[in-house]
Amino acid sequence: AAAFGINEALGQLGLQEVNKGTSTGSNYFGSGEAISSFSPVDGALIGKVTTTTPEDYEKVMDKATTAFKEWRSVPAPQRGEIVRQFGEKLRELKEPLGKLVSYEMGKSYQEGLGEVQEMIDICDFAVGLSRQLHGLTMHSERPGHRMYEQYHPLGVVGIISAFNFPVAVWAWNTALAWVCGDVCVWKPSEKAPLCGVACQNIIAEVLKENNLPEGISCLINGDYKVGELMTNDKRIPLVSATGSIRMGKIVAQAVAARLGKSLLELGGNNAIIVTPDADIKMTVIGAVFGAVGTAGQRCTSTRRLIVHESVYGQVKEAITEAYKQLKIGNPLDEKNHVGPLIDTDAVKMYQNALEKAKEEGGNVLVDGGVLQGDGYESGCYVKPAIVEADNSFQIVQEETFAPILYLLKYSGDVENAIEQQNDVVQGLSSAIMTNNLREAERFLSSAGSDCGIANVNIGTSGAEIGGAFGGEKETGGGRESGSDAWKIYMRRQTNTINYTTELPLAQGIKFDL
Ligand code: UN1
Repeated sequence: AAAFGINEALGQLGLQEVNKGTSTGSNYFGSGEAISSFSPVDGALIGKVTTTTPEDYEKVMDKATTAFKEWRSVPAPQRGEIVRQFGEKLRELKEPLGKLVSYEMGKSYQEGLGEVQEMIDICDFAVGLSRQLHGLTMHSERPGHRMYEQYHPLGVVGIISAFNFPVAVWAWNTALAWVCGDVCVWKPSEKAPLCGVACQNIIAEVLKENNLPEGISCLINGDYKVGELMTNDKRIPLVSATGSIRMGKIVAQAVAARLGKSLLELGGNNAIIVTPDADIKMTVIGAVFGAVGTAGQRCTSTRRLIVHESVYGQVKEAITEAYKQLKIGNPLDEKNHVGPLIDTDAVKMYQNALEKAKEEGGNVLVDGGVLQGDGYESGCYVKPAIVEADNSFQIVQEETFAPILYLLKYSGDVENAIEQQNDVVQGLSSAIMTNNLREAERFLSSAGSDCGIANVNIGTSGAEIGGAFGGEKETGGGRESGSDAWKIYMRRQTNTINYTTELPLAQGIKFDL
């Protein structure tokens, strides 16, 4: 951990204490067993965080519900000011936080910084939004009446996030929820718990400086059982969960059983369609970054490349060449492109997927494998692989969180490619590479891509925070981040005011006494 300034970064983030086995923060209640966080980069123990017991959880919820009563009455633009200060702190701590993300999760330092940048961007967005939580004004059908709608804070928002974006996903939710007047309880992934503590330390300081209750931002830790405390809790009107489809179905059912709301960001099986009119150079850059960036562990990672037969040979050759240039190793070392997978369980899933692809008849174009030896001691480094496959293979239908790219072929019209791309249960991100206007517009039309994100001449990953982020089908239907995604964090109220001395009824109903 001494290398690449990790210890210094931990110090700057107030994480010295976690090495001793306890989490800090005046508002943190964790009397349960400790989770040890090991870095996939070098296998070292970074620190330990104690978990939240049901009794601890009750204390957290007390803090949260009390804080909500105060926070909901702070005017929205003032809430925005707090989020602005939080964004400023993130600017100051961008490097250490980016480094921790890289070291605890394994993505490249550049991507770690990019993730913190997304946090800063969503804060800026939320600050502007804090003056724009608009409702509509409608014309009443009754004389002397005024009708309008307003958005009120919802309450305690539960956030369950995944290891792959250990800080940004929380910020997308929380920055919006805070300006909306909500307070948040966050359960980060148990695979990246120190990122959670670091973020909590940053916001706790901002809240303290402003004499606001720390309960506006709460942290809980543990496995799915801790998550269940929130999904079953009537005091939490909205649960925002990012993770696998399997997890999402469990969360959605539990929350729906009590008629709560859930915002789900689940699996993707994202494809790039490469048409005869594609710019091959751009295609290769987009596809390689999409497939191997974050070692294939983004929900927007490119999993399938659907290539027209007329350019198939050319694309195959260019991408195979590009893969030869990839450097795999310590993600904090800027010369490397690909870091480790999150843990050895993920490595097993990667190996199983490659085996299955072969069994189903796939042709391995760029061979995978687990790296061993100097610098690879954690056992989490794998080679990005490319397999020529068919969309109907069961393994191609699944999301494997690893750098495996399936090369698929289509012939004839672009419709055939769109059909293949839509023929999976997931519906998150999609892209087409083409200079042909007709193909691009068909891809974007109502009969085109069925995904929540559809790009032209851009890869599938790397979405900006300004748009609504999320997907359809088993991706879960939720939208977070930009556009009007804020609305789910508020409750809408329709108000009708009568300023006459009569009481006319709607629909012209007469009711004389
Ligand atoms: C995720 O993988 O959970 O579009 C989200 C992207 C990022 C977000 C990914 N902005 O790749």
